[in-house]
Amino acid sequence: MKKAIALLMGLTMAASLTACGGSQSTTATAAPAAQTEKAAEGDTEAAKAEEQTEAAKTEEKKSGNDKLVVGFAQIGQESGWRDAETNDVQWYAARNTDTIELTFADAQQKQENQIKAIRNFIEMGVDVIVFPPVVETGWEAVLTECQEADIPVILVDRGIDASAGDDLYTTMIASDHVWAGEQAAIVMNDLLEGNGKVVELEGTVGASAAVQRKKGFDEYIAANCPDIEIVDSQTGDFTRAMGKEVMESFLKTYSDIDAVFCHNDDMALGAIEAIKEAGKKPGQDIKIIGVDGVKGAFEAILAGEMNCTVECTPILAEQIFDTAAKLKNGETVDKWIMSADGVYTEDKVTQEVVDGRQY
Ligand code: GZL
Repeated sequence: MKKAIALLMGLTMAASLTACGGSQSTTATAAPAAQTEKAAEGDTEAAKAEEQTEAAKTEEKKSGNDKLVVGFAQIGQESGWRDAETNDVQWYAARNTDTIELTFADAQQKQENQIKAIRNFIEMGVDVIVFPPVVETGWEAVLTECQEADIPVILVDRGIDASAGDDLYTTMIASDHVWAGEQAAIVMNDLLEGNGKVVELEGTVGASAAVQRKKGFDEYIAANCPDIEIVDSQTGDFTRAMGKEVMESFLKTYSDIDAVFCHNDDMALGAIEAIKEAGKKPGQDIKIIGVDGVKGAFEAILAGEMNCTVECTPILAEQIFDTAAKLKNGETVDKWIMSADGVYTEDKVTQEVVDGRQY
């Protein structure tokens, strides 16, 4: 580019000098100093303008147009929460087609599909890449490629392993999952009055939301609740079906379960089914705490079949696109844009609250 500008400047200069000499043969001699200087200034201005236009063209070429072009590599459709996030993002983009162009990929729970989608976005020259890393590890290569392509990356709702170095992404928009686990433990301690046996339904193996919710819950219980025992903990992969399946196996193995902590509400709803089929009363014989704050959990709490959900909002689209626009404009943003979430126990859940839920 610089070479092209230099050549262009050279040509412009030559042309302007030739014009002085050529158009008026009588001015074959050198033009007066002032005129030469003015011509040179004019050429520099022209070259600067040309350079800016070129830079704008490069930018536009990268994104194809002056809209904000975002590539979103979604994990899949494993839970009601994930669907709510997808709907919010697609709905927001559809309402802003004059300024936003969204390319959306569904990875069907597979990391290799997310990586493929991200590589496609790089090829397309999108302005910003957005994705929730299905697991914390295995992103170094593709995120380095994003850096080399000078495309900012926004992580949403999950993070990557800190040991990979946090310069591999630009910012993360997500809830505090350790906090969510701690809040669940505090409520669990209240529900059991400090004493009981608990089983844990974990999220997707290796997902930051699962790793951190477990850390927050287990560490709080270990430090503060000497008479609460976590007798077993297995993954239900954040799905309702697997949550039910694992809860069935827990009920067959342990006859004295007092409560279950589920890393998301979909697994809690599956556990409720299993508890009922085992002839026990969910929310009473076995206390149930979930995370996410999906409407199904609020309805179960209202029905007395669940005791608490710790919110983790999936309504992130406005923050995502506002942040992406700032990054396209070269602005800097915080490394972690944290969502504000609530804790909903039975005393806080009324029909009005249920009716007012956004997801
Ligand atoms: C949380 C998100 C989790 C939800 C699950 O930010 O990554 O993934 O808690 C979803 O419901 O599957």
